[in-house]
Amino acid sequence: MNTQDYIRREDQFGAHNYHPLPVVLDRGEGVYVWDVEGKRYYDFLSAYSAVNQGHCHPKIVDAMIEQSRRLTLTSRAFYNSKLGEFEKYITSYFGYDKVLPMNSGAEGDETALKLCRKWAYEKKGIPENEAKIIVCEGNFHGRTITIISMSTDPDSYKGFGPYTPGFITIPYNDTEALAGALEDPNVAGFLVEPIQGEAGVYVPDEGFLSKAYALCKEKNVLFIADEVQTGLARTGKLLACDHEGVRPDILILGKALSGGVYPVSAVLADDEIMLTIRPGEHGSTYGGNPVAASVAMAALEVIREERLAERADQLGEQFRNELKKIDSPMIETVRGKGLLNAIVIKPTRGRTAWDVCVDLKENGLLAKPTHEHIIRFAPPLVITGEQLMECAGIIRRTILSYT
Ligand code: IF1
Repeated sequence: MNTQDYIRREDQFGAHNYHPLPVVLDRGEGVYVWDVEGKRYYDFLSAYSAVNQGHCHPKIVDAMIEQSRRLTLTSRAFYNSKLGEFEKYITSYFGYDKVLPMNSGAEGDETALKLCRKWAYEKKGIPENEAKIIVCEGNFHGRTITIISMSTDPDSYKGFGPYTPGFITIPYNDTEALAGALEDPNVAGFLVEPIQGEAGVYVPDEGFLSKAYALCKEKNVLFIADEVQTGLARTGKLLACDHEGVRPDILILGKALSGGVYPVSAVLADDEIMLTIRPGEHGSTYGGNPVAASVAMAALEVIREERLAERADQLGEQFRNELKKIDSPMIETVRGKGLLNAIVIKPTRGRTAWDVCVDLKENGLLAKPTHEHIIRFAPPLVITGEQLMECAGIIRRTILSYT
């Protein structure tokens, strides 16, 4: 079978809920992936920042294999020997009283929304069913019906109504609008991505997060950070909130929490919030299973041992400088933080961001457009300086080939 055969087979038997780039990947190792024809590529998407530690990191894969040979799943109907070790490890790692383990990022966001509402009724005294949560235009928090009810992107919400009520939308990076929305006494929380990933790597103004946090505290409103994509060293700090010294009241993690090896998400909070959910009020069959616990501890250890945040900080700066040197009218903007970056493409001679990504693929680098004209560049954080410079060269040569 060749690439087209694989694509045809997926087209015939799989739902058409994605439009992938025409490449069929077969193997991954570190910053590289290989397709079914044996061609090697630099992965500049990292499965949307789930493989920050690099593809098939041996330490993380070994942790999965070892635990999988011992005990994979007990459900939470019984205790297991791995979950408590993981809970102690991750709560100490991030500095919170407790963790509620789930599987996907969306489940992490849903869990945070439920905790926020429960806390509002039991601790803040908001009347039952009246809690409101503030979200930002351009947000992306997952694909469940409640989460798309918060979305301002028709591609995410259109055709899936009726929608979950209880959300107030404000512009991103707008503390004035936040202050106004916080005047409503029934506001329980503010859910925000420290950098909006899917919207096109929107980095807010310096001070936005700390100002937003202070405004929330003034009104006894929970600051909820969705660090599913920005967390775990991606932006040059362990958490993107760390750039401004903000400690979220509820922290949502996912993606690279497992290094791309297994779906693991987690919500961290202190007791006042976390203990508002009591036995039998929330959970998931796979949430906190022994394999997830083992994989997540290994993934977190790798982030520390290989100093991935420091690498992302230094290499990100270097990468943006290289992109800014590309002298082409096609590149409208270069933006990002750490190794979460993007360029905004001005279509030139009919060439769109999609065409650029197809040509980048031909030149050995995989990236994908988001929202028409934005190309996100997010390699695994284990990339070396010379590999990054080689990739900047590939991007430069590809863009300059149109002018
Ligand atoms: C798709 C986007 C990225 C996320 C943030 C929660 C979740 C995500 C900040 C949900 C997931 C993924 C979903 C995937 C593509 C990718 C994506 F383009 F869709 F928006 F990364 F930007 N919070 N993002 O970014 O986590 O349930 O997927 O584990 O749905 O196409 P999940």
